[in-house]
Amino acid sequence: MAQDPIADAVLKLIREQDPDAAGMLERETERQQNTIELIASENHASAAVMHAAGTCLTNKYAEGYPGARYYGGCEFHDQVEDLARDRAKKLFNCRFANVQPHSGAQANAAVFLALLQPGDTFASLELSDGGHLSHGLKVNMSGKWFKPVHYPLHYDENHADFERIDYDAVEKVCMEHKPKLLMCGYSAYPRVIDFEKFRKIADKCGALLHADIAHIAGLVASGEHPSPFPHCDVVTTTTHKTLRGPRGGLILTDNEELSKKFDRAVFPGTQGGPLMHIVLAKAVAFGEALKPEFKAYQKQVKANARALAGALVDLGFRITSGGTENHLMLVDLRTRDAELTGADAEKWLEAAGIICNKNGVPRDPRPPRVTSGLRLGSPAATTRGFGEAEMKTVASMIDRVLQAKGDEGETARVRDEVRELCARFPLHGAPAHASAAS
Ligand code: DSN
Repeated sequence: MAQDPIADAVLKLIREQDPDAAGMLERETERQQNTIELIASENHASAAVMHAAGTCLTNKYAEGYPGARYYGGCEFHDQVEDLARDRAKKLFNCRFANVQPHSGAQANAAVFLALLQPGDTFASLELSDGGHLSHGLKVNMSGKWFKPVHYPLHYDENHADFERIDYDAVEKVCMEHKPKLLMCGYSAYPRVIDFEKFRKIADKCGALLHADIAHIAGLVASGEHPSPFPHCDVVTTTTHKTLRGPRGGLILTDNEELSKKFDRAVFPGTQGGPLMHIVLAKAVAFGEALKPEFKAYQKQVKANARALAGALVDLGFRITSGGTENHLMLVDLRTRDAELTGADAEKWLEAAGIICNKNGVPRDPRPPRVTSGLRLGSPAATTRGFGEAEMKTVASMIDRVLQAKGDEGETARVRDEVRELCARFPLHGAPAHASAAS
C-alpha cells in the first residue's frame, strides 16, 4: 500500500505516550483504508495537507490579520495567511478572501453578522429540498435570530425541471418578502446552479446575493461548474469537500467594502484566534488545487458520479431530478422498495463497508432521522483512484446489500469484496499497517 513514514512515526509517537488515543487513531485509519467513502461532503486530503495541519502553527495565537495582529511573533503567520489568501483569490478569481473561518457554518454566521440585523429576512431553499442547516433551520442561529423564507424546487413531475430549482418560484418568494439577502448553494442538490439567474432576481427584489458553494467548490475552482463570480456579492465555502483541503471555511468577495465587513465579522465578530495550522494546510491545499491535475481529478469526480447514477438507474433505482451534473446524487429508495428507508439502507451498507448517509428526498414524507433516500457522492472514491468501472461495481454492491436487507451472509460477502477493492486502491497518508491484508 502507499506507505507514509510520517504517519507511521506519528502513530508510534502517540502510541508510546498514549496507547488509548493511538488505538483509536489506528482503528480509524484502518476504517478509512478498508471502506468505500461515498459521503458526498467528505474526501481524503493529501498527505501534505494532513501533515501541514499537524504542525507547530497550532501553538500560536494570531488574532487579527496580516500586518495587524494582537500578539507578537506573527511574522511567519502573516506570510502563511497571505499565501492562503492569495491562492484562494487566484483559485476563485476574486479580489478578497478571508481564510480564517473554522467551518462553512462559521463562514455563513459571519456573513449574517456582517449583512443582517436580528429579525431581517433572507431567502434560501426549503431545507428539506437540499438546503443546509445554517440557511435557516429553526434551531440554528440563522433561523432563530433572523427570518428565513424558503423557495421550493419544481414539484411538478411532468415539468422538464422536476426537482430542479424553480427560478420563477424564487422570484415570486423574493418579490413577496423582499429579503435583504438571497442565498443559493446547497448540500444535496445534484444539478448546476444558474448564478446569473439568481443575480437578476436579487437585483429585482433588492437583495444581496450569497452563494454557499461548500459542496461544489472544487468543481468551481477547476471550471467544472460555472463560477458564482461576478454574479454574487459574497461566496462562502468549506475547504474539505470537493476542494480536498483541511476541515475549514472561507469567505470570498469582489467588493472591498463588504470584505472589510466580513473581516470584522469573522474576527472579532464570531471567532477569536485563527487556527493557523489549518490556514497553513489551506494554503497547501489551494496550491494543489491550482495544479492541472486538480482539473483532471474534478472531471473524473463528475464522470464517476454519472457512472454510479447511471448504473443505479439500470438496476431500477430512481435518482432525483433524473441524474446528476456534479459530484452527488440523491437515490429515492421507494421506487425499488416502498418499505425501504434511508436509515436502514445506511446501516446495512455500513455493515458491508460502504459508507454513505440517509437523506430526505424532495417532499419526503419521512422524518430526517428515517428518510426515503440516500445521498451518494464520488469525491473521496475518486481521490483513491476509482474510475467509472469501479463505480459500476459499487452500484452493484449497493444493490446486493439492499436486496439482502441485512442478511448476514450476503453482507459479509460484499464486505470481503469491498476490502479487496479497497486494497487495490490504497489511501495516501496512511500508516503502513492499515492495509486490507493486515
Ligand atoms: N454536513 C455537510 C454535508 O454533509 O453536506 C454540510 O455541512
